[in-house]
Amino acid sequence: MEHYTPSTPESATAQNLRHDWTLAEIESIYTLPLPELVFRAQSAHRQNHAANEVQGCVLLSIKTGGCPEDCAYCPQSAHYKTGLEKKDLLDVDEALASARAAHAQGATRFCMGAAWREVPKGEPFERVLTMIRGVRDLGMEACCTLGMLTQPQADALAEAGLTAYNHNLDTSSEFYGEIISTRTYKDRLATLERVRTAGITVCCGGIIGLGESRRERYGLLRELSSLTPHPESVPVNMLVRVEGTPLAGQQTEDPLELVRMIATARILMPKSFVRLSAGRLSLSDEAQALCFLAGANSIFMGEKLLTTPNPETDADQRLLDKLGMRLIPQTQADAAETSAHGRG
Ligand code: SAM
Ligand code: DTB
Ligand code: SF4
Repeated sequence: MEHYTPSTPESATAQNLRHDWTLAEIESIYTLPLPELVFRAQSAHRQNHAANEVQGCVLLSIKTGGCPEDCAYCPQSAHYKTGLEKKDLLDVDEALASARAAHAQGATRFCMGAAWREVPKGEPFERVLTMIRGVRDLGMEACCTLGMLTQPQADALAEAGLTAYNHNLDTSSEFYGEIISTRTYKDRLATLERVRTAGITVCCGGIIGLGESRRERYGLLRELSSLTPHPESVPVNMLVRVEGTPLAGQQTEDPLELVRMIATARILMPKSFVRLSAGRLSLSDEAQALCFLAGANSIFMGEKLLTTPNPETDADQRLLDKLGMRLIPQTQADAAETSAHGRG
């Protein structure tokens, strides 16, 4: 197959970002010889981002388990017996204590996740808004992932100073139904649209290792890159297999597929933060280094993601030291990605 030559990093710096990548073009990038792929991704990366820095983010599950959705990968779905302990919405103080600890660890972004299909009205939502204000007052970026939103809810989140809203498309529209039956791709896109309309930055990515083919990955990358503007943040997760979920017995994914996914995302969406998200515990230091070379510039720090384990902060610090890399300093990151309605 003829390999497509992607738009040069120069044109990307001139804001000439493309939203019309075709499946064939995406395939020809994804399947480039690995040295060529990583070189092109690294070139795009250096034109748009500091070469040796990654953003440190910390996740907190503010409402755990009992989710009515049936996402086949998720330990928090009420449809599966995963033995997860359910927890009601945390108090504001608990959440902010966790945010302060994240700040002390050097994180610049604090992400709060709730196992909701959609945001409940009334006091719980008001409590989340108070948490967001508190995180912003610490000088950190605040991100939330709370399920589907109405427009007034998105507007209220923006008003509270929310930097980013995470809502993943997860996989291609064609494969989506194999993984989730309780909502549609269209529902997902509608919430993303509301987030955009509210002026909150979009954090939207997906998962590899669900049993999808490469074609499904190209489909996801096409959907993400067709969003206009591109999501400012693109998390790339590798499935964490959890006992009790339908995907517990899924085959281990080849880490080089993750590297290809990250590199292709970097080339298609050169200005976005590409986040090396779930699945790092199963990656060697060398595989993570390749992900950084391929253009990943963010990690989740701390011993837990939402409910599953993640590398210890000390281990991550040792890895970054070994690679001669560092976390994006706190003052710089505060300015890096702010909401249109940002308070700080
Ligand atoms: N309930 C909200 C939602 O689905 O939008 C927010 C929380 S949900 C846990 C956030 C994302 O985490 C999912 O969209 C999925 O991409 C990722 N995720 C969940 N479980 C995972 C797993 N076992 N392995 C990898 N990624 C996972
Ligand atoms: C995202 O794409 N990955 C993060 C964040 N956004 C919210 C969540 C990963 C969750 C992994 C499974 C768990 O720990 O429950
Ligand atoms: Fe619920 Fe989100 Fe888990 Fe799906 S991924 S079951 S929506 S918490």
